[in-house]
Amino acid sequence: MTLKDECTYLGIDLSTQQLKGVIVDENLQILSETHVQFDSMLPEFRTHSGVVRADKKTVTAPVLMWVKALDLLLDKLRVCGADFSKVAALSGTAQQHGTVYWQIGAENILHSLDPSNFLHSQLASCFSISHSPIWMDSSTTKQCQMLEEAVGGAEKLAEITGSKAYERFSGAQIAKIAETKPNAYANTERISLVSSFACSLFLGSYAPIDWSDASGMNLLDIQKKEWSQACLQVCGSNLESKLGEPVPSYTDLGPINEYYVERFGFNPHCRIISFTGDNPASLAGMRLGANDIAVSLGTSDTLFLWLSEPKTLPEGHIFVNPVDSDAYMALLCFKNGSLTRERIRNLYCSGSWDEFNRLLESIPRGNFGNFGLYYDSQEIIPFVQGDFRFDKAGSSVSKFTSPEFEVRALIEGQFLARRAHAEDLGFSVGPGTRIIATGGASNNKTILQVLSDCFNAPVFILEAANSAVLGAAYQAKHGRLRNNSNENVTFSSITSCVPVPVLACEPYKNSAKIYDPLVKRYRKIIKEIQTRTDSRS
Ligand code: 5FX
Repeated sequence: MTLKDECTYLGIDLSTQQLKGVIVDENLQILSETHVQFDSMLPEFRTHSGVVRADKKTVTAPVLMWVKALDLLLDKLRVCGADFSKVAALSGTAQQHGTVYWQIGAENILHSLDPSNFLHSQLASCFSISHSPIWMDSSTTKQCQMLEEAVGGAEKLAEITGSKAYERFSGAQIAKIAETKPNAYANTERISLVSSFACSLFLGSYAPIDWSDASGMNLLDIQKKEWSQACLQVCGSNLESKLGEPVPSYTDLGPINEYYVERFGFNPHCRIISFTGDNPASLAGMRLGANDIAVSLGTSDTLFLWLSEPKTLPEGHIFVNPVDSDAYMALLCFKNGSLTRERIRNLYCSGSWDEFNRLLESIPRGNFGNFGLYYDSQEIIPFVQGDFRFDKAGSSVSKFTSPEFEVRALIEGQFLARRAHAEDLGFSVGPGTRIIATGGASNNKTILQVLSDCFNAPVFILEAANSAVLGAAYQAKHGRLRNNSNENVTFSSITSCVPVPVLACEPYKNSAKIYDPLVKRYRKIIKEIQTRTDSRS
């Protein structure tokens, strides 16, 4: 059977708490979707929110749980009515930074999977490390220092790899394994990222790591798009051969393995397009353009930007762009997002969002000069923790005089910070700028209005949630056509059929007048807080 009309595309997302799958048609409309929740559907692995915590800093996930989840997901998709014989290409995405260690000989097993058996029973002895370190791990401070020293400091590392050393990044994680489990490291023939590991399962051989996800390792020279020898050397012996050669994110890697043809009825012509990290895939799923800024309002708040040139950032990350390898993307992650919003809601609004919104709307923009910054947990950007409140005169106060000031101070403080750090990346509002809001809090129009005012730009929302898994499905089509067509295929031409984001709110006319000075105020206050914290430590 050949794949002509009516072909479909499959996107897979191996995220922290679940494995998702979505099938889209030629017009990128969703046909079927389902997921496997790790904690509840695979309780034998005893994870909490998909992870195992050995101590406060050491966080892993069982590799076989992910494999078993794939067995389940494909069965569940079939039960939903998915016709795998129509899938022309598949691609995927996964939580970033996590690493998977394939034992010597594992690729032979991948090559000869038996369709009458589950994947997880055949791959049971394939991993030299049974629990993969994941992005929530922060146990590698020592290895981070080593990595920065080896290349001449944090700034130099950021210049080469797009980020200074971060504990969760794969280079430091690999270095820790090489140091603390030398036998397991020596018995490892391939190290995958979670994304390229999932891709390998479909390919039946080791899938290369893609440039975008590789940018989250502190190992890739993001300008040359090759491994940095200086970084590789400090992280483990023979590391280059264990990692394989990285490739562009939309590379067509070959046909699906026979196992899936026999067991699930996939078409033997179905192509496997390189998998990537969840943040790059979200950029693809949102169809972010050069004039846009994506603001994801979730457990943590994340900002993405399209960049045409790489930059060296004091904080935050630069990745190779997943849909155009000549471009880049910036990612800023703020830990104190929805959880902090929920704390203030619980404290001042008896847990009610309606009440929260009512209070937020009851005070004019600018909050009568009251200004607050709230960091429940250690913030990443900037590196501060605690609540900070200032009155109109600039004096530090322990509480505001009424709840509505707290609510408005929280939301204005959060969004002014997002804007200031986006501006540090070179972002500025111009004609055609769109803020694309996603994540749980993007359902709250009152909060979005403050976002729009603080940035002085219109805010748009996406119809479909789950931008990462959709991004993977779009990338499947992009990769297939880009690699197999004589025409000039671009990601934006492929995805032009996707509904455009919907306008949610526009800034009030005098927003710039109110908030431009407040961005300056934020910068001044944060500098003071940091100086105070530094002098105490
Ligand atoms: C980004 O750098 C992160 O660590 C997270 O967003 C993970 O990718 C979540 F999966």
